[in-house]
This record gives sequence, structure tokens and C-alpha cells, in this order.
Amino acid sequence: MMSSVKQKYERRMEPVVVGDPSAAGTSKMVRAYGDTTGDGMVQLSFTLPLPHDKRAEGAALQLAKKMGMEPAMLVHAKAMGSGFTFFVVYGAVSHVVDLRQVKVVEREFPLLSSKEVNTGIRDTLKRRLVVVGACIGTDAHTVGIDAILNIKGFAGEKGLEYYSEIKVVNLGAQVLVPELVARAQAEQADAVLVSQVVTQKDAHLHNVTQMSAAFREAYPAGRVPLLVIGGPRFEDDAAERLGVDRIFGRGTTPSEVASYLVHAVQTKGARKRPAKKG
Ligand code: B12
Repeated sequence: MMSSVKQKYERRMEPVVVGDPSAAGTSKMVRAYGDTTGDGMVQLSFTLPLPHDKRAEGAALQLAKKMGMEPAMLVHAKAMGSGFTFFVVYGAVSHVVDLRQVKVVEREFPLLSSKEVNTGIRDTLKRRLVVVGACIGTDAHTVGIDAILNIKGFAGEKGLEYYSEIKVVNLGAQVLVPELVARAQAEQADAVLVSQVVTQKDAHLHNVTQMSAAFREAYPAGRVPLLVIGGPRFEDDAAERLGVDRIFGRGTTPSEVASYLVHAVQTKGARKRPAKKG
């Protein structure tokens, strides 16, 4: 006799009509994969404000079930301090993804070699391109912005400091927006690169919106430097909403950013620089 969990599990599997995702183009409908193709198995982690006991474990399973996991299996529970428990739940969901409805923001510029970047900047600007970078607000996660700016770079690529035609001013962590604006003006920055990693209470969205507004206020129209933001949890298509020119996400490499900067100055033209301050 089958256990009730096994029965439920197999019922879930029956109506699945999906192609083999490894055979490109055979199916537009995809379900999560756990143990067998199309079984819909997903893993979910969360914390409940409850001390770790049987009641808390039952509450975690109830939550997972209400979210559509059926059956839901508790695979990990750990007390986080006195009144909180962290859970990992594994189970099947019936949801099917329609690949035709997935929107992807494609890279709108070609990837250039460092030589092409330097030539592109020299030919367009007739001078070095100035980049001012910072991690703003209370955010102290500088590894990401350093990966892009510092000469040591990231993923086997050298950072923007390596490019002879780019001048990099890296202000580091916890930079206040007024400080960033003032330094960008003093350096006559062509581009301002801002990193935001902490997303608690949407801090990244608030900080970036405040930053872009401050630049628009401080500069005459049409003279605002390129505003480029990056971090692991921005939505790809949020640039306009946040008042910035471009967003870079997880896994970005320095050459992508350098190539974008060339593309941006070539397509938008060199921004007229305001009088040097400071
Ligand atoms: C290292 C680390 C720290 C270090 C940071 C050291 C430093 N100098 O940076 C220390 C120990 C200080 C730290 C502290 C904290 N941390 Co921390 N930290 C991390 C950790 C483990 C790795 C982050 C990292 O370095 N990633 C590697 C880099 C290369 O990746 P990246 O930042 O995504 O950058 C890439 C892209 O996003 C992009 N990019 C990023 N920025 C930019 C900018 C531009 C312009 C461009 C073009 C591209 C770009 O390019 C980069 C290269 O590809 C993460 C967890 C994780 N595994 O991600 C938590 C994490 C980010 N930290 C977290 C938290 C909560 C904290 C603390 C609040 C903890 C605490 N209670 O004290 C404090 C906050 C301190 C502060 N004031 O900001 C949370 C954030 C949760 C959230 N979503 O808000 C995370 C996710 C851990 C977690 N799961 O809870 N942390």
C-alpha cells in the first residue's frame, strides 16, 4: 500500500505535460525539476517569529501548503535566537512557466576588448573618461563595486582602473549622496557608478531614487553624468523608474561596464561638462 505522501506526489506528476528542457525549442512550457523531469519540486526557505518546537514546524508546513506546495516536506529547521526559527521546506508545486511570456532585457551594446574601449573613448571624447564610484547610504558591501573598479578586477578580467583612457575615483563605502554629487562635480565625472547590495526595507531603491533626484537637481538639464547602478537584487528593467541610465546585476564583469560606457558616450554624445568645482 502506497503512503499517502507517495500517492499525492504521484497524482501531482500525472498531468504534467512538458518537454525535455535540454532539447531546446521542443517545449514552451516548463515545470520545476527536482527528482524527475516536470515533477514541480521546489525548495523554499524562510523564518518564522516562533521559538523552534513542533508547533513552529507545523506552522512552517501550513505556510508552505498555503503557498501551493503539496506535499510539503520539512527538511531543515534551526532556532535563530530565542524567538525565531529558520526553515527549509521541499515540495511540489503545480505551476507551469510559459517561456513565451518571459521578458529578457538583452544587452544593447557589443562587448569590446580593452584596446577597443580605450580607442572608443579617445576617439569620442578626445580625453579620458572620468568615473566616480561609491557604495551609498549605510551600505558597506564594497566587494561588488571594487570588482568593477579596482585593477585586480573580477572573473579573470581587470577592473576599470586598468583602462588607460578611464580615470577612476573610488569613494568606497557608506558615501552620503551630497558627498557623491559634490565629488562628481569636482571631478567633472562623465559617469557615476553606484553600488547597492543591502535591500532590507527596499533601502537600495530608496537610496538610488534619492541619488538620481539629487543629481538632476544639482546639474543643468542634459548635463547630468551617466548614472549607472549595480547590485545583485535590482530588477533588470527598473532603470527608468529609478531615474538612472543603466542597471548591472549579479555576475557583471568590468569589460561589460567599460563596453557600456563607450556605447553610452558614443550614442548619447559627450555630455557637456559643468564648470569644475572644489
Ligand atoms: C561579504 C559580505 C559582507 C561583508 C562586506 C565586506 C565588504 N567590504 O564588502 C560584511 C561582513 C562587512 C557584511 C556586513 C553586513 N551584511 Co553582508 N554579506 C556579504 C556576502 C557574504 C557577500 C557579498 C559579496 O561580497 N558578494 C560578491 C560580489 C562580487 O557580488 P555583488 O556584490 O553582487 O557584486 C556583483 C554584481 O552585483 C555587480 N555590482 C555590484 N555593485 C555594482 C555597482 C556597479 C556600478 C556595477 C556596474 C555593478 C555592480 O557586479 C559585481 C561583480 O559581478 C553577502 C551574501 C552573499 N553570498 O551574497 C552578505 C549580505 C549581502 N549581507 C547581508 C547583511 C544583512 C549584512 C549586515 C546587515 C549583517 C549585520 N546584521 O551586521 C551587514 C551590513 C553592513 C553594512 N553596513 O552594509 C545580507 C543582505 C540582505 C539584504 N538583502 O538586504 C546578505 C545577502 C547576507 C544574507 N543572506 O543575509 N557583509
